[in-house]
Amino acid sequence: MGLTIAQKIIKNHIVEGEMVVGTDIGLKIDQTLTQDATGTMAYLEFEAIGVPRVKTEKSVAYIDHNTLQTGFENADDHRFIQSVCKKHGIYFSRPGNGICHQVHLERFGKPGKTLIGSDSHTPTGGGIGMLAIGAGGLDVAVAMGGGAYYITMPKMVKVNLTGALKPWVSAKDIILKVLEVMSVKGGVGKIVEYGGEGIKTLSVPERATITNMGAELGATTSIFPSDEITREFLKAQGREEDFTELSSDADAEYDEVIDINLSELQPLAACPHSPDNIKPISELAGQKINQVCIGSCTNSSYRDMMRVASILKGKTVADGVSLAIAPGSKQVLNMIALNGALGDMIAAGARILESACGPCIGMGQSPNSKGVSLRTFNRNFEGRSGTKDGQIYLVSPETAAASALTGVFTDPTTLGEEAPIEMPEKFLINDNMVIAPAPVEEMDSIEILRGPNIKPYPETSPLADKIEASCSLKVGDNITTDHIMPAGAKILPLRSNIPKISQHCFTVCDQQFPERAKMLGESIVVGGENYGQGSSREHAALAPLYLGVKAVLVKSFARIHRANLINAGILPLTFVNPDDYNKINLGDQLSLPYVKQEIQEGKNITVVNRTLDVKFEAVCELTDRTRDIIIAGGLLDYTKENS
Ligand code: MIC
Ligand code: SF4
Repeated sequence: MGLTIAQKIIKNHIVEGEMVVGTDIGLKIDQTLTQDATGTMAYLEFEAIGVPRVKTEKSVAYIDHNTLQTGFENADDHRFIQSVCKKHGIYFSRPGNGICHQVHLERFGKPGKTLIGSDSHTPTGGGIGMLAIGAGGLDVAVAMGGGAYYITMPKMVKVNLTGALKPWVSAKDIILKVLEVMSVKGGVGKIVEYGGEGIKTLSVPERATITNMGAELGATTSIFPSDEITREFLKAQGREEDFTELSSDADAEYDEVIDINLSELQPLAACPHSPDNIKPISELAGQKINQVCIGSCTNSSYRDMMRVASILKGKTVADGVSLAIAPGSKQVLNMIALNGALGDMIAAGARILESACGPCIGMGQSPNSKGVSLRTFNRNFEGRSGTKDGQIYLVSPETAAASALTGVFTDPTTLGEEAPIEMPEKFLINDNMVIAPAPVEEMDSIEILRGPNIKPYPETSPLADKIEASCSLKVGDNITTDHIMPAGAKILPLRSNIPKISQHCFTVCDQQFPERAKMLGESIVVGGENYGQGSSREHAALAPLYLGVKAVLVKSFARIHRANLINAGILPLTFVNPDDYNKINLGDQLSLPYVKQEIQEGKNITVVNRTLDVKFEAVCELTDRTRDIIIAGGLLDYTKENS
């Protein structure tokens, strides 16, 4: 039987297990990336593992999230990461060099290689045919130390693209269409591969927009073939030698096929508060807007910026609208500065931001109360913008720019003729903001620079024979990591201080949660479907760990968050009968009387609700390896025990 693109890369990298759907496989990892909001913790974990120098082909640390420096904390974290990089063999991308995924695509990604990153949008690399997967910081730390990365062998989905996009319809509209078809949990346990004649009409940045936002499907990753278009892109980046061709076999088998005719697509928006709440722009046309933000790892490429500049040229942003633009990398910003496009944006009244995540992670530019904000980003979860009642719509750069000029939702297909945007034959290459690590002989002399906000990994303990704990929180379906561990300018600087950041844990859902959990000592959180969707932040597991959460009992989990819970030594449990969700109330006394023995023997877990006097069962699906991790009290303890 022929292989899909992802199966070919997996076959070349598998070090444990077999390519059987649903079973665990270990992969050799060629490249890693971290960003600063997850990076400080990942490097503390790497230090705790005790490997002196990374064993990957290339590891890069980016500073792009916590760039608003309103106190010493973020700058201290940047300095810490820079010193760790120098000592341990990691390339350091300085603040100002750009958003990790955009820069990695431009300068480091290679078709056919494996990449894991401590950020859920790492699949951006699938745009050049990498198997690029988002992971928790501890998984990245282990991979840097030469350890394998474990995933459940996913099913394969093919998205077959035919036809070609009409003028003003964009790659963003393709992924919004896929989200409409598959939903935010439709990709769980799957890899999404793009193919069909239509892909030949899409440049690498357009493909990367699609694989980037595949994260919102809950998919393990998304990938495009590596073809002539990939070669052209790498050549223009001065690295044609990194090219290898990669395609699926003609007789490759897919578990699911989705057909999309690009010629039939129209501009779309993901409406508040979920990336799969899709409506055509034509239906929203004419409604008033307050803010437009253009950028983020989804839509901040040279192509996107040139398109936006061409729409804004010679016009003025509507009064009542604030337009913010953050080009994705120093390369992009520098190129548009030199060719005049930046001047067109500035002249139109755009507020130019540094090349970083910025408003996407709530680092500034929160909209006004009830403000309608059109963003070219990938997530519109409630409160993520920093304004609790903000109304965030996810749109293409074309829709965003057109609407910024009119002050109302505007369908860009009404703009008249579309001028073509040519991909440059040669990008501007200047890697002076990437600092290489010190040579091996100098490593020992490098001092690690720590700030007072940098606190160690929380205490863990091996799995006890039984758990007696109360329900400290009960939440519903589709709880995101932004609910569990909110971000934003005030909270993000605490990413390297778990005791402090845990005071904000779940406060979006329940202000009293941190206090209550602490008071209870040990507790259990109860939730619905798709619990933990969204980001890779392991803080959404480490803060509950610090607050004494021993188990999370839900109807179903999102992939990265479930892995992060196991890594933190917190039991991820699912109801055998989802209706048992109704048999627990906030504050009930719960007991898992035989938990350790049941875990050891691979049995269902007995759950007793002592308050209501009922008993039911939960499942804790574990492999041999994850069982040992849970029993050891988490991946850090397990790795130390086994090295
Ligand atoms: C996000 O988009 O939510 C983030 C911020 O990039 C996160 C990582 C983090 O929380 O640090 C992600 O997507 O993994
Ligand atoms: Fe940064 Fe936003 Fe991309 Fe996350 S989704 S990496 S916050 S730009």
